Amino acid sequence: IFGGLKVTPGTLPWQVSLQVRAMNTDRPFKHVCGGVLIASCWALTAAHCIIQGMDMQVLAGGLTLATTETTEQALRVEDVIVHENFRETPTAVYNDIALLRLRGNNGACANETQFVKAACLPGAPLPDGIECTISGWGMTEQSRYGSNHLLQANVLLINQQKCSEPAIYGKVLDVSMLCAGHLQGGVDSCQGDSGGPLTCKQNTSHVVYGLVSWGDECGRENKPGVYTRVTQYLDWIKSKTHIRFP
Ligand code: 4AZ
Repeated sequence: IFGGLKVTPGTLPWQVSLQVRAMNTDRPFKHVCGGVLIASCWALTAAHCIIQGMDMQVLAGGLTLATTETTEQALRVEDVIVHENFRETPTAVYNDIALLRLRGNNGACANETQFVKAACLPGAPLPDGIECTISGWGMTEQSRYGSNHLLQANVLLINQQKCSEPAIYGKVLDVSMLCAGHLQGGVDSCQGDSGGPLTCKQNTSHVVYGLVSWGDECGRENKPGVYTRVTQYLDWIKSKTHIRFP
């Protein structure tokens, strides 16, 4: 996250770290991407984060990657469902969404606590210009290796027509994407934040409106972050999880 601040414990309880098995390191798993808890047994992430066949876990309820916190819950990734139409081109990433089916100790899933709680799915599209929150452990203006502490920043939803102007992203955007950020630059998601949440307040709940997907570098003027537009995938999510979201 560029232009971010450290997250206060318990304020983004749906943020998770997607980790892959690592060898010859002090810890058995290393952070690769963000993710969002949407039910006790399910998280969303970006499809481009998935390395098929790798042993993966999701860490929920933690704020720092280098230290184990008492609030943390480690969940094994039991199944990965990558969107059928996920596609990467040199200039954009399409349908960048995947579902992770989780399994905790003794077959249970995530245990809801003050620090671990699912985000809601959006009920309807939100207006351009509203303020939403992005978060993650990805690259910062200070470090190419990312942040040990979970960071967050506020971004604005950017009009799709505006974001498709030639000076911004031109014709590569489609309905599966949304732009958010600050056109003057400085505040943005970055590598390592991918798959993590863009949440917005809708009525009294926080809804996961976007997933960190791609952008032309990070924090640049006229190059806002591009996010998977979650409202386009509500039927897909319901059909794959068999959950009737409220
Ligand atoms: C990346 O490389 C990446 N500024 C993720 C997000 C953004 C740019 C790049 C958005 O994974």
